[in-house]
Formats: sequence, C-alpha cells, structure tokens
Amino acid sequence: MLFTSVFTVAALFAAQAAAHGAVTSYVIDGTTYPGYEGFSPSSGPKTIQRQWPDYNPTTSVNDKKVMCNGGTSAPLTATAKAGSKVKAIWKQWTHQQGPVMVWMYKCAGEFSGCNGSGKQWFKIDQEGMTAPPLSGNSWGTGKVYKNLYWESTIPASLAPGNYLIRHELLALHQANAPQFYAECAQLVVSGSGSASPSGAYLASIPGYASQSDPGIMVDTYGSKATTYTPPGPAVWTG
Ligand SMILES: *[C@@H]1O[C@H](CO)[C@@H](O)[C@H](O)[C@H]1NC(C)=O
Ligand SMILES: [Cu+2]
Repeated sequence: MLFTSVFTVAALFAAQAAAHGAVTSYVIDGTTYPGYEGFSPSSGPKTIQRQWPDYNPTTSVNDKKVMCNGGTSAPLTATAKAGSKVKAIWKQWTHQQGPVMVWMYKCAGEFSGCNGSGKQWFKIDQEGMTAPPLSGNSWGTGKVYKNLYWESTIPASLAPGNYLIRHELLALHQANAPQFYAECAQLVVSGSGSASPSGAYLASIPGYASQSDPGIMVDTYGSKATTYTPPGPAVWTG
C-alpha cells in the first residue's frame, strides 16, 4: 500500500513536470551556464537563473509570479558583450501554440537589490505566429518544442550594466486560458554602447498588457484569425 501511494505521487509529479518546462541552461559568448532545475532552495549546481518555487504555469499577466516565475535571486552572474548571442535551452517543452518573448531589465545597482520593479522592462526579441491557423504549430513556442532552444541577440548599442534577461513562453494551447512560463537570469553586459530604450518600448511586469489583450486571451481553436500580435511593447533592437 505504502509503495503504491508513493509510486502514485511520484508518477503524478512526473506527469505534471512533463507537461511544463523552464530554461535549464544558457550558452552565452561560448560559455555554458547551468540554469535552475529544482525547486528552491536548490541543491543543484549554482546558477545564474533566479530560483523559482515550482513548475506550475502562471495564469495571469497580473500575478507577481509572472515576472521571474517567483524567482528573486541567483548566486551567479554571466557576462555578455552587447551584440552577442544568448541561447536559452530547455530540457523539455510540450506546447506548440503561443509566442516566445525575450525581455531585459536594467538594474539600478547590484543584483541583490534588483527586484524588477517599475516600467523598465523591454523586449529584445519575440516570435508570435508565423503562419495560420492559431491551432497550428507555426509559432515561436512551436520552434522551442522542436529545437529546445531559443537564441537572441543583445542589442549591440545597449549601455553596459547589470541586467535581468527574461525568457517568456506564453502557452495558448488551451483556449482562453493562457499559461505564462518565464524565468530570469542575471547578465552583466559589457561594451561601449550608450543606448537604452525609452517610452513606448518599456513596460512593467507584472501587468505588461491587459489580461484581456487579444494576444493573451486567445480562442485558439474557435477563432478564425489569421494574424496574431504578441502582447506588450514592440521589440527594441537598439
Ligand atoms: C524594489 O526596489 C526598489 C529600488 O530599486 C524599491 O524602491 C522598491 O521598494 C522595491 N520593491 C519591493 C516590492 O521590494
Ligand atoms: Cu505545461
């Protein structure tokens, strides 16, 4: 009996974990950095990724957890030159409808005091639906499903400093029931750039769009829409 129930719990847990995913490592300027794979507090390798409490999707853009899946700190940082590529790697990902959005946030000082507050998040990359239908797999997250990675370029003109980089998969496979999966990592950006995005490129997280935004509340199977616009501001490329 005991074995049965332990097995059942383990099986349930595995099934739940298998249904979701998170960035599990990063390759930046040729260096591989482990991501976070456990539930905090972690006993795994130290990581640049802010440690989150569970794998469950966040279901509201207004939930605080949507920022970094609840992660608030990480022991390590990665260095990256402005203009270089950041490759995020997932060990597993199971949903094929919905956009990929990659965001950054400039910390005012040390990472330990950097909480992502204020209207200062900006997108450096995104991919929504590249061909209809909404229920198909021509989506940014469809590529992650197939390739298990997403590569973005840090804008070459971006001013150096301490930044959070946030990889967000917005899963739309359940009609009108969005699921946000986002993790943040700590990046020290170097270079001689001096640019930073302003005004229309900036958003607060949580709440970077309305929960009823047509890019968030999507009738994936009922709607005949042939185009899709990811929620939030336009991408800033420097
Ligand atoms: C976040 O950090 C800012 C300073 O950068 C501070 O003013 C604010 O109170 C902090 N917010 C929370 C919720 O800790
Ligand atoms: Cu899932």
